[in-house]
Amino acid sequence: MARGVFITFEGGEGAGKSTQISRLCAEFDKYKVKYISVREPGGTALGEEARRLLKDFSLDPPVDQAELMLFLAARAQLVEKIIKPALEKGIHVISDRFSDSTIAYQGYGRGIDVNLIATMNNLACGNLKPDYTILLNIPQEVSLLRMRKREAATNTNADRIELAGSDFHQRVRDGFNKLAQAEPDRFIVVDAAQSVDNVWSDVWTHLKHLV
Ligand code: Z5A
Repeated sequence: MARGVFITFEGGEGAGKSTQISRLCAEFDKYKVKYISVREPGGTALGEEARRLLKDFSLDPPVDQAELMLFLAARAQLVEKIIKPALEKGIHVISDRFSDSTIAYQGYGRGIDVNLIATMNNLACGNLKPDYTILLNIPQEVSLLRMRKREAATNTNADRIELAGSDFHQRVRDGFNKLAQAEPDRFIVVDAAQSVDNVWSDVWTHLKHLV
């Protein structure tokens, strides 16, 4: 049996990952492609608890090293319990964020050594790498606008990481672009400032061979 394909979506906050993942799931459903969709951090009981600890403002905020290790703990659990078993059964896996987010946010954003994070990522992932990574690229001002609009529409507030400041988020964006330049065969960079339909059209162009 052929192994499933592992697809990750990356990008800054509000880039449209969840929106595009929903479109991909709908298309896979249409063609009866077997897949699962997961998000990081999350997808397991341990991962959802780590997510709560990482995002909740009311808690004592983790120091940068603790933040890194919480993301990695959530990933290790998700990879071993959910992602690898699915891929081995020939099921495609779509993940909303994965190891590149840790390099971008905790490495380029927080300033922890990116080579050290790459090694720790390998441990957490059991050396699993995505087959395709869709990087949704938007300028920061577009991202901010979308986030404010969503907060107003859903009556929610920005979380701890979203509020890390514009310099931080610019470093994260630059980090993602460096990662994409270093691995052009894996990364598919899409201009995510376009309309939802146009972004989807670009994403689908690169993934339609999977159905
Ligand atoms: N993080 C980390 O630091 N290290 C790690 O290793 C990992 C993660 C794995 C997870 O938060 C946080 O953890 C994240 C990175 C960090 N923090 N930040 N910042 P999350 O899972 O809650 O949030 P997120 O991953 O950042 O996703 P998001 O904010 O939900 O955004 P999104 O999924 O990319 O976008 P969306 O929900 O599809 O769209 C956002 C809004 O824009 C929404 O109202 C849409 O209707 C709208 N939208 C979407 N596309 C468009 C287009 N094309 N035009 C106009 N409007 C659009």
